Amino acid sequence: MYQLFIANKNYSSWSLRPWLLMKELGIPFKEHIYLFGENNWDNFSTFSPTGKVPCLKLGEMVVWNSLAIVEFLGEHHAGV
Ligand SMILES: N[C@@H](CCC(=O)N[C@@H](CS)C(=O)NCC(=O)O)C(=O)O
Repeated sequence: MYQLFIANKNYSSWSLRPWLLMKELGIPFKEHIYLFGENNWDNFSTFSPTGKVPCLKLGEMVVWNSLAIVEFLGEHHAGV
């Protein structure tokens, strides 16, 4: 199953790009919320190579940019 790592939904519009798309299209995923704080790099770099959100994981595969995630999903799911 997809693992989607995002930050605060009210502050991170980039996080909401893939989140909203996946919710709307009914693409199943597990949501991981990492709230913004003083140590974003320390927190976010545990799952994201750039230390930024959003980040999508599927097994060993990692996609770490919101538009790249949308493009990836578009290659695998109708309706994107
Ligand atoms: N161009 C990237 C931007 C990612 C980005 O800057 N995310 C912000 C949150 S919206 C972030 O992770 N900031 C944490 C930081 O810079 O420490 C994308 O579209 O995914």
